[in-house]
Amino acid sequence: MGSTVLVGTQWGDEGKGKICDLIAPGFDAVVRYQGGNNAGHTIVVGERKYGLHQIPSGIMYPDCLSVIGNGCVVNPKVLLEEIAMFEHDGISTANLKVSGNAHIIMPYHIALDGAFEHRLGEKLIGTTKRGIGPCYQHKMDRIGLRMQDMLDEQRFREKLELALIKVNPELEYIYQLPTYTVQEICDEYLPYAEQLRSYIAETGMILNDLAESGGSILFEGAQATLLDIDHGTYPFVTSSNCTAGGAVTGSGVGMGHIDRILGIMKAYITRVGSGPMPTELDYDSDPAGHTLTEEGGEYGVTTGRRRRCGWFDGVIANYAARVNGLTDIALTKLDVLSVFDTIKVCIAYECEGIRYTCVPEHQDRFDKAVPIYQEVPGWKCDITGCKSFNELPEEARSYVGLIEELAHTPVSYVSVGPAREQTIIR
Ligand code: 2SA
Ligand code: GDP
Ligand code: MG
Repeated sequence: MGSTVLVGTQWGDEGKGKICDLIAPGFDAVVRYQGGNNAGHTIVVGERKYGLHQIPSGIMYPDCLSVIGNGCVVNPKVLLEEIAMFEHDGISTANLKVSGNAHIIMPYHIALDGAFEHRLGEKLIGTTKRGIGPCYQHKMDRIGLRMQDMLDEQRFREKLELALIKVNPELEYIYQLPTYTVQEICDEYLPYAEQLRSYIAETGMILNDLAESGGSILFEGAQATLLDIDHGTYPFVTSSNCTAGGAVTGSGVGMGHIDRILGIMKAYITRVGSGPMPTELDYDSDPAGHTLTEEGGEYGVTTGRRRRCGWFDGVIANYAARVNGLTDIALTKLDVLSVFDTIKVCIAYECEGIRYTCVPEHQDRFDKAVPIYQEVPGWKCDITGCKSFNELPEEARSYVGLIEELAHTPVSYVSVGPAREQTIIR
């Protein structure tokens, strides 16, 4: 079996964690390639529910190598807490490796993230305030510190001193915030380094060797296509390449090893944070919006924020298929729609009198996009126990068919509940 990229196709929280955990046993390694502890991927195993932020969702399987790739940003404290949680539950982290090239989230990244959001006021991006943007900014600015730097105290101190030349004046003069000394950061971070030393490795080489010798890799995308720094609804995006292309730059694995791009697509759509969302239904004034939120349990895994909800957006599905080169789709949370008499699906937008079946590249137009809906009958029965596609009511099967048509991509998994076994494999 070759390697697969698993990618979010909307604005995140499509159920990537669930599907990743479900298919991970078929792979030799699971790799996170971008993002940091802004991610919240949920895995449900029996009665236990895990919200993973840094560690890949393959961690549940002891024979599977779990890798935090070079394209990720790492909060060492959060990573250690996650490691401790798994070890406490008897789930070994012996097979976890962290790239020495992954950048470290520093306390000043978190301070800068919060301060800039505050300064933006009503125009805020709605970040998770985990320091993700400033950490990637410093990576590009070439003043970032990487996991490997923590392993050498002298080098860590020298690089930190250089970074603080830029960071401290920004904190002090732009935001009137306390500055940092090299010593206080060393006091906190060097003990983390000792605890993480055995996990830090040359993961690009390990993964390529694995692929060369016939091993298979599952790349676990975080956030999603419309939050991608290049292909998303900029500036209301995260600061990394969440789309499938990010898998190669964020892991160091040659793209020739990848032969499947599985898009994770929710049967409706959600977004957390600011920015355009054409099919949004207001939580307070639209009963359908309220129902989707509560039936779907749409609250952030990292911040607890309520997610904005709306009907399925076929224009975005089509766009995600294109920018990621999707080979197939895992359709999730179909069961959440079971309460509706009829369901709306956005098949196109109208912007200033023009009909769009693809996402308009100009922000202005996307901001003004008005959804054109097709209304389809609901199925009004519990589907959470369905084990095969044919067991689904006809209306649910037609709904899946409509999504395939809009995305021009086949649906190979239909998820009808949060548990592993609540998945129909076609
Ligand atoms: P950031 O913190 O700089 O990455 O925020 C920039 C935008 O990216 C969005 N973003 C997310 N959207 C959905 N889910 C995410 N993970 C958590 C979850 C979110 C939570 O699984 O629920 O708990 O609130 C995630 N991470 C980043 C973010 O909302 C901004 O729009
Ligand atoms: P991710 O960030 O893409 O991994 O998604 P999240 O974990 O943030 O949010 C998905 C939520 O939906 C989690 O609470 C999952 O347990 C849950 N979930 C996943 N698939 C299904 C499904 O098919 N049906 C229902 N009802 N819940 C699901
Ligand atoms: Mg999530």
